[in-house]
Amino acid sequence: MPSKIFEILEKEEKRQKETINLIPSENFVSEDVLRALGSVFTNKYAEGKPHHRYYAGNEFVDELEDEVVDLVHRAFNIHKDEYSVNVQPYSGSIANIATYFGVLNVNDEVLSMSLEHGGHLTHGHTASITGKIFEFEHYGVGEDGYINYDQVKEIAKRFQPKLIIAGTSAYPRTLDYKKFKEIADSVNALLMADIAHIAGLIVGGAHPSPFPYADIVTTTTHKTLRGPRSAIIICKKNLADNIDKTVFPGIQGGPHMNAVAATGVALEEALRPEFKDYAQQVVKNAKALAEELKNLGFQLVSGGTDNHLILVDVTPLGLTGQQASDKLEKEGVIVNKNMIPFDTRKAWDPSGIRLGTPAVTTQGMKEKDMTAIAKRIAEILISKS
Ligand code: DSN
Repeated sequence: MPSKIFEILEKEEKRQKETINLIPSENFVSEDVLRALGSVFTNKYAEGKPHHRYYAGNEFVDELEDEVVDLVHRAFNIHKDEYSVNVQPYSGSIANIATYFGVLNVNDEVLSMSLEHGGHLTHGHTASITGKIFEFEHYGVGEDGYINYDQVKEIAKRFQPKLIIAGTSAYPRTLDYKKFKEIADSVNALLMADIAHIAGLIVGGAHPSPFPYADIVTTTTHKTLRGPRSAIIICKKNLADNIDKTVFPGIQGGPHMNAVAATGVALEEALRPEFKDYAQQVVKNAKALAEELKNLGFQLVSGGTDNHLILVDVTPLGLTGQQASDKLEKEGVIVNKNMIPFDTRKAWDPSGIRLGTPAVTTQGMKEKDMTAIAKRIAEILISKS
């Protein structure tokens, strides 16, 4: 019996093979990750924590979850006596929301980066439930495109947040967790690092670690970490009870143990020496792409990158982010439109595009390929058609 779904799946496989994927939050997982994700763990209910479940038949699920938690400790080089790990959140949004409900009361004050300057919807944007339930104030970047830590400190002093979030989804520069921690300590706030974009870079040693500075670290597992679509919360032991209860039964039902298994496979891969080379190459490729784009006259937010992503202001080319993304997609180059700091346009048709190198680096591309991709982008965006 022909399956319409498998027909569509084949078309998507072909699309992924035939296009250049520069979306910085996407990647290509290994066959082993896919195998674990499509495994019989999908058949199992496992509400609760390891060795304390609501359903029978969880002997191997317990063994699996213990092992994945251990892999998280090893990958981030943290000790189990100091940090508790929850690998059950279905997604980064859930991980963030569970964290807020686990450590805050409704209407408590939180300081985070604004979405327009590179933060995330779940960092208190008004369109997100997070912005409706807690009181958020935002910091941003200066005219130079870098976070201004003096500004963060000033806002923290005035606003007296209970929680400060060091986390970004469109910031091309390194985060200084030590400075964030000093600011958090100065106002007696907890520090949360949302490392969703850069988790793989941190594990691979290509970005500074939020440990030992952050009290809580949340991350998705599918971006630079190259795992399935899932998430992890790591927190100081004293915060774990409240956060764990908020994940389940507060927000979620049964964890998706197939995703947990696939996360474990991705972490096993990330602990291999070659993953360090991968993480370093992601950054080298982003720098090479940024350099060539600049040579070709593109305007980059902050003038370049330290990590896996680049933000380009396309308005000097007479284009909007939507138009640039459409033109590139027609030619098989997949990017995403994105707001840039101080954008005067709206999210659905902003001034910028966001490019990243995690996926093309997984495919084995190197600096010379980035130079060629930059030239191709210039041909497409500067052509009149
Ligand atoms: N939506 C993700 C991104 O593309 O950055 C963040 O969650």
